[in-house]
Amino acid sequence: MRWIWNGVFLGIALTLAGCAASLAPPKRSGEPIGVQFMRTEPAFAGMAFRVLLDFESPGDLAFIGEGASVQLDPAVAHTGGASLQIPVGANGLTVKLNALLAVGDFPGNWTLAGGYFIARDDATVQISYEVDGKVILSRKVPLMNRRWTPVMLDLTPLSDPNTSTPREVGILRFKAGTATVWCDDVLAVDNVKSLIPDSDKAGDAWMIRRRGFATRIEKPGSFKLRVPTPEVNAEGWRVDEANELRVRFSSGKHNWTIYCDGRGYSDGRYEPVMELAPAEQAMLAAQHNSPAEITVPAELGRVERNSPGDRNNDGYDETTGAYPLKANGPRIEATITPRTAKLVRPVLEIAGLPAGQVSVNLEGRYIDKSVRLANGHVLIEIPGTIDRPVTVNVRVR
Ligand SMILES: [Ca+2]
Ligand SMILES: [Ca+2]
Repeated sequence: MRWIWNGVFLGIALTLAGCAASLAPPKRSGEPIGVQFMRTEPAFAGMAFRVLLDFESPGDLAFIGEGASVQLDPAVAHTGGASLQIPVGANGLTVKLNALLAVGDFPGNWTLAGGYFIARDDATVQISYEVDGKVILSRKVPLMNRRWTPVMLDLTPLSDPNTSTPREVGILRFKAGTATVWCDDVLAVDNVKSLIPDSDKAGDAWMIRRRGFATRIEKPGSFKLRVPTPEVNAEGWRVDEANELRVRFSSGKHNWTIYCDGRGYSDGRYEPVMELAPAEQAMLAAQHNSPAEITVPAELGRVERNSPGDRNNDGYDETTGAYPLKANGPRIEATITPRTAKLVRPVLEIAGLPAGQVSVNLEGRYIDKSVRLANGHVLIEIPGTIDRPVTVNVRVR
């Protein structure tokens, strides 16, 4: 009935569309529910989770309360061969977490808890965590049309040392209101994940982690940010890129880039995320308004003036604070001429370089601040300040 799965799911490439089928149960395969669950929900790859109730046997009903009208339904399943039907008008579903998890195990390392729901008609499910009749956490989740939808709570406020939450384990309550809904796979999840590739660990120490429904950015001694994810609301931010140099977010039409040194660009405006030294702050603001001039020998590549975030096609992308270049082959050379008194740590983003190890030279000096992005671009931060034209050589071996 209960499964613990700690590990990395490597195989079977199914997309999320895999759970978009009709309400009918998937084929019984004899596989453990934990394995089926990961196949059905590949987004859980690499996360620890525990399916608390899978509604495969009547024994599960001992862990739910008040639900006289709910019943196991073998005609509908998220995984396995059955789910729990909650008819319209039923007083919701209560899951006795205290009978399923020990005090020390909740929240423990779990950052999310909830279940999967589906309905034939429009429905919104309210999930709440309650202790002694007091609502501690609550949110409402509209179900996707005839698709299994995760209805989860972010548990991280429970383990926040600054909030006083009851020590005892409470209940999860689900209410659907005006529609008959089915619930399957009530589970707890540890979704903590570092978003910086391991290969980038040599860089400046900042941490970018997903935890609950937030992306947490922490640079010890400098700044800390907690950015809500899209699960929280429509204004939540999706992480588009994260590495040792920068993190890029988007939310609808908005975009936000934050560099490890504390500078930031919000919808193309320069907005640092920490207080910088006044002189440096003035230089960074000035160079955003008057970007340097970059030239590239035509045989090696070109300045990219058509990047989506370069509003005036001058070769400087205001939304990322970087100068996009395009290489023709494994080598490119760029001459950077400041248009401000001093240019602070300019960033080049080079497309078109082949795979391989990147080496960067600035007038004979080796530069180690470079990152290969998932799209193949190479991101290079030139350290220090520049007050005269300099030439950067980039080569892939
Ligand atoms: Ca099931
Ligand atoms: Ca521009």
